[in-house]
Amino acid sequence: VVAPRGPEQAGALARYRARVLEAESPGEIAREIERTEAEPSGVGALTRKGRTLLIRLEDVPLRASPLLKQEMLAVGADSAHARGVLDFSVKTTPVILLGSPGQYHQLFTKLRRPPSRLADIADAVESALDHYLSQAPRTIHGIHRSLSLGDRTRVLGVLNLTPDSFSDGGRYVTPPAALRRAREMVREGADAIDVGAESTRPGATTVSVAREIQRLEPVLGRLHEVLEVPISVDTRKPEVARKALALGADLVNDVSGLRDPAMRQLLVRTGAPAIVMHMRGTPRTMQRNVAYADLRGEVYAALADATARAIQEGVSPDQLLVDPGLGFGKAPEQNLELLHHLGEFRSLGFPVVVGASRKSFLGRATGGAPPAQRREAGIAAAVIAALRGAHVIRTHDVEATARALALVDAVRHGRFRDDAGSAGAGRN
Ligand code: HH2
Repeated sequence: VVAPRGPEQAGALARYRARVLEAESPGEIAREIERTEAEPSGVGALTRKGRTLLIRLEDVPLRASPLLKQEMLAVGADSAHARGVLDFSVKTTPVILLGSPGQYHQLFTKLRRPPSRLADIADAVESALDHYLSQAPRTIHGIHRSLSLGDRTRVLGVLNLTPDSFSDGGRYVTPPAALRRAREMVREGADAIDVGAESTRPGATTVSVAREIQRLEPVLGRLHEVLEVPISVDTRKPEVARKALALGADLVNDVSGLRDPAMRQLLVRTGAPAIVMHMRGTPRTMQRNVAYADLRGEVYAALADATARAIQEGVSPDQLLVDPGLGFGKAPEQNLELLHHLGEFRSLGFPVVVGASRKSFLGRATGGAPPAQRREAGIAAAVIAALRGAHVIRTHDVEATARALALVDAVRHGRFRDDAGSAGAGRN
């Protein structure tokens, strides 16, 4: 609904210069409030009221839902739940809480007061909220080299040592060609290199452990010697990962999301970090069933389960990253949805990795472009992901992506990379 636009309204708007502010992060909200010359002691409380955040919970017990609503209303916020809650026709319900960070903090205090029957809900909501809002930099400690995250969006350059990868199969199968390309990607701005020796394109058949190691062996040791950036090994097989880490890889990129218990044990034993990606089934079968009742909810739940299981078994939570797995058991539209809502995955509390580069949904969005003509759409996807708070972008097109992300990061942080000392200077 657009308000009537007569001379009086236009005059009133001009008189007060009313405008909706674009202030999303707590830092931006605080800055806007400070610019009114508000009482400094009140800036914190006002900042916490600055933005309504919707937080979704699944499977909330029937008896808890009205209590939650009552407590939310009592702090001036609100919640939504299934209508079946009112006539007791459901046992559990999804709940969406709608409140500002300040209201959530009041809610936590109330929920934790004895007899504190909803304390676990307070814990769940508080974790998701803290993770989502956190901008704290962190470091992933690879076996040999580390990757610092959070100050700017990192680029993970793809190096496929495969004859059959969907976009670059056969180009880097000889060790000299692979080394040349890896060094080139680092010069182009790659912060880490992801080396794969088995294609995971839809329908691809599995490569044996021996074959995968045979492809990696002549390359990994040399890469470790000549590169100064961390190396990840893109494999689902614990035996391959073990060998790769011994040869010089720093972290594991597991598209099967640590499904194999031996992979989790390897991480516990070696302390290696891992990217936990979501995929349904295997590359051979994953496109057969792309029906989800709730796509984002299911991908989120699977990543929450996979990381929780790994942590329970002894993997350090500081060494995990998550990836919703664009193109892995998803229809084209579903990839759009995951990309558009990518920031939600930050609520899990792990750095978010995403790989859209050259994938078929980019072709679909650009009138059927083949992989070689999907670069611009891939860069647009990387920009969208970075604006949604992704920490690492996996791409074949390193140079163009790194350049685009340099601008995104400069806009997000309000400063250029080369004037690190003057945070915030030069705004307006
Ligand atoms: N995509 C591919 C492979 N590995 N790993 C993560 N974490 N995220 C991804 O999106 C991802 C991945 C598929 O791309 P590519 O390596 O180019 O193709 P292929 O599997 O055919 O080698």
